[in-house]
Amino acid sequence: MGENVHTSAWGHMTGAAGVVDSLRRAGVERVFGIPSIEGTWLFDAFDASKIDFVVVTQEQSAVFMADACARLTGELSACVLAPGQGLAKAMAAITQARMDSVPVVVLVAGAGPRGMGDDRSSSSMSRQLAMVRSVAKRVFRIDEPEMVPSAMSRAVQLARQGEPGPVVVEIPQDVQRGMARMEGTGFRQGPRVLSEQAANDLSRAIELMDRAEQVGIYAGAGSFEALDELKQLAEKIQAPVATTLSGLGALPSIHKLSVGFGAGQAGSLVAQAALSMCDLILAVGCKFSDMVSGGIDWQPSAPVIHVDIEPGTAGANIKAQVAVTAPSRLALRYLLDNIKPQQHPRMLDLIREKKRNQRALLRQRKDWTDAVDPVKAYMQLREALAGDDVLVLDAGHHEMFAFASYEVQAARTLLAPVDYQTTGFAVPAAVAAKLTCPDKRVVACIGDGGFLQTHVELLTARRCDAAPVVAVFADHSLGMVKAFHERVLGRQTAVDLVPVDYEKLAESLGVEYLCVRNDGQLVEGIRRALTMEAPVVLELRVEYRDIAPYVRVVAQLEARRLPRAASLKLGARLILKKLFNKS
Ligand SMILES: Cc1ncc(C[n+]2csc(CCOP(=O)(O)OP(=O)(O)O)c2C)c(N)n1
Repeated sequence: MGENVHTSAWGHMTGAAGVVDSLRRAGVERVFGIPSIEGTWLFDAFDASKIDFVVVTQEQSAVFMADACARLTGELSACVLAPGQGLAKAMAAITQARMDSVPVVVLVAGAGPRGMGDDRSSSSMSRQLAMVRSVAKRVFRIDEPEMVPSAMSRAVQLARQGEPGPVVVEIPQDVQRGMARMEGTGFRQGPRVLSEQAANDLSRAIELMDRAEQVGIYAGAGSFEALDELKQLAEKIQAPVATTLSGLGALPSIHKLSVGFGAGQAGSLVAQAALSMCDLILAVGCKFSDMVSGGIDWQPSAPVIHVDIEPGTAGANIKAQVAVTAPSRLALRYLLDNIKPQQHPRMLDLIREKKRNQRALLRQRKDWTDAVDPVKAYMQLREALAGDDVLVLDAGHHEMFAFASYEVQAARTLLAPVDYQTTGFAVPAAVAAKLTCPDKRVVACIGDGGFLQTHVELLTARRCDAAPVVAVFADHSLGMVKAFHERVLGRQTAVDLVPVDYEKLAESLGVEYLCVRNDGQLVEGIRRALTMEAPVVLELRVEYRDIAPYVRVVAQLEARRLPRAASLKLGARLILKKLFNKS
């Protein structure tokens, strides 16, 4: 995020041109969307601009694509949706961006003051802002063309400021068409300073940290703006760094202090071992969402210093000894400048040993000759991809296996729908990632259920010459749901998928196809997929013979939350199943 002030003259133009010009001034170079009759003037304005407009196949994909762009670059991104139904279809994706704190401006046409679209109308535009208000970070409507520069400036600022998130802006047709003299100050981002309160809180944090036997760090994606400071601080006090799932890569997996994800029992084994030796946790740029703890009723065993940029977030989901509201970079810099160095050779030994054991366990897995082991697939992908190549995940069991077996070597190289777990994210996100970073290799890993929801965006990949590899983890079932059903309920319902001929599907989409049937074919299959200069569907015939460690822990927690009668029934069913191998 630059701190530029764009002061070039705006001039006399339509509201639609003002909106597009505003996005350009905010640094947006590409916009994803679906046209609509109501948004015609906006699309004319995009057509006349230097912004690359990518027409997608399904509205939610436009948001997923903008979301992926923003996650990858750390910059604001934008999309345009058809109003009403289009916006409604994108609700899950907007919620996803909100829950994972991604800065996206969502533009949508609206009715004019006397047009259709008020609350009595059956028009698609009626009540659309009310609908989206509960999921977006902020929504508003631009009432006059003259207001475009200031309103867009506000939208951009709101999307980026504090905890980032999606902001929905409705632009009525008369505002799109109307001419006005546009004036504005651009997108001023003043220098960020630590408040006096934050400095006082950090001084208290330093006292605690200097007195602690061993500090552990827990970093979320909010720490991506402070990668150097995070690394330097961790090294200065020899603190293990665990991350949230979204924060994976904040410290490269190969760093001697990096311990993987998680702060609780659902975390990686290395993180659990390292953090259990800590008598103080410094949490930075994270919310302590239940995705990482496995439940909202969880509290770390050590006292916590919690730093987050969004007022009200520090100390909200867990009890914090010190809650600091401050940007990660400023807070970490302050700590770094004022903290005493510490040496912890035992911690370094422990991390080294636990990591060695974990890698040995992975390497010991025998090759399967009749199916693909999802763990082996990730190990092979890790071998084949460079540290700054991009892996995109979908929601599901394949995702949880990735968290357990794919080492993330840099921030912003793993894109995953974490806190809202929306299936269908990975294909559009991978197309956008490849468009955004054409020089990096981009591989999407997605379950067959998720793939069948948004695979049509491979047409968008073709349309704009993006060539991601889409690895379909084909187990012919909704794997994650199946695993939960089996573990928590001891039975399965409605989890099987209709078999699909992925080769024919790929052919009909006009993309390449490769199939890997067992572990022995992984190296060559992945190598060939990565050398094709076209979008490719890589079918991996996987089986989930184990349950992903994260899913096992969360399933156990869920099972414990069942009412007593249901829990006894489940226990009996699991015993019967074990004895007679049937449900
Ligand atoms: C849009 C949406 N629909 C449904 C779900 C519920 N859900 C979570 S994981 C999952 C299974 C996905 O199956 P698949 O895509 O085959 O991936 P796998 O679990 O097998 O890796 C489902 C249906 C969801 N999270 N999001």
